[in-house]
Amino acid sequence: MKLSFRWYGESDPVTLEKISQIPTMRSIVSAVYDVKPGSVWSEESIQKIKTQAEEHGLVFDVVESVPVPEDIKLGNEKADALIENYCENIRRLGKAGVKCICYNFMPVFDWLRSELEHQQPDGANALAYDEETVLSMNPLKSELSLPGWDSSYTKEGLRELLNAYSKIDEEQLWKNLEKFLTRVIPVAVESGINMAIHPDDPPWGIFGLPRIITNRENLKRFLNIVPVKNNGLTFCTGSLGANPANDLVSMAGEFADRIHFLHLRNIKHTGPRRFEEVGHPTACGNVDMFGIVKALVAGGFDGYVRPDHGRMIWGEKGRYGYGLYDRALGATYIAGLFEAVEKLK
Ligand code: DNO
Repeated sequence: MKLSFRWYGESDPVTLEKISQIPTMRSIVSAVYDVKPGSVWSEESIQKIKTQAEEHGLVFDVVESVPVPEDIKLGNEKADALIENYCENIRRLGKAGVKCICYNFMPVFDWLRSELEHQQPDGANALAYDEETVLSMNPLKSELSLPGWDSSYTKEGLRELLNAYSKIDEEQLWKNLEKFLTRVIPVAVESGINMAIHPDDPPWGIFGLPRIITNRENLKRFLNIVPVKNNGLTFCTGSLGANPANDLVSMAGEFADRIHFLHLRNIKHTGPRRFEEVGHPTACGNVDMFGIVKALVAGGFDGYVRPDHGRMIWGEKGRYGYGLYDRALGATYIAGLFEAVEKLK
């Protein structure tokens, strides 16, 4: 496995130097952040990240994300040109040595939480989700806690967008995804890049918007749309694990050869459609980290792994889910877990 860590660019208080000091850290996971979704990334911007990583002994070979513009997910008249831009980004990233691209196909909202600083008994705070609270908030009034939110939407723009999606049901979203994949995956194959779709977080429809990357059956359907290795998955244990019906250990085994990127984090279920994020080790929550890693290693997994969201501990303040300390603890736990499982294989 190749250990990696997310870096939000020069404005990230978690610097490349700090990341490089985490034992056995190999790759950074980053993106060009200063352009709108849908535009072509300049070769200079891509090259700059690569050089910055290399100056710290790190490799820039994973991108998270190349965002998919809403017009592609809506499948409207602007989709064709935007898919072409997407393909161009894949070509440019392949040329710069990127091997894996993470993206998602969630309408309007990326990840959703009801609370960003949920207090835990030990004094840490973490992200939490409570469906009842989320549904009682009005997205048009910016009442939602949205750590992954694209803040460039105006109220008007958001209303129009939600309106456009009222005509898109799950089957239509599948069709729009199919159109995207059949154009994009051949370019990924040519460019030597594995595409890794991120599951929906949480993995069920919300505010009447369809969500389809949610469970075993749908992951299988997704992989069969273009049945080649380069059309693969980001296996995000916290996202898929929010639904207790998802048997993550058996899913990890079943899809091991198509999982290119592993996001490891643990959550604790606190009620129906209610959970909070906890420390990475198995004992901290409801996700069987050991079982998942064992199933993946047995299935021949050799992809990228990153610790996902961490809690805020030791008084740290920072980007929600993306502080240094707890993610660094997660990284060394993950390195230990893989070392043991790989050596015992
Ligand atoms: C949250 C992340 C997501 C992810 C995107 C991938 O922490 O896992 O925002 O980057 O959904 O496109």
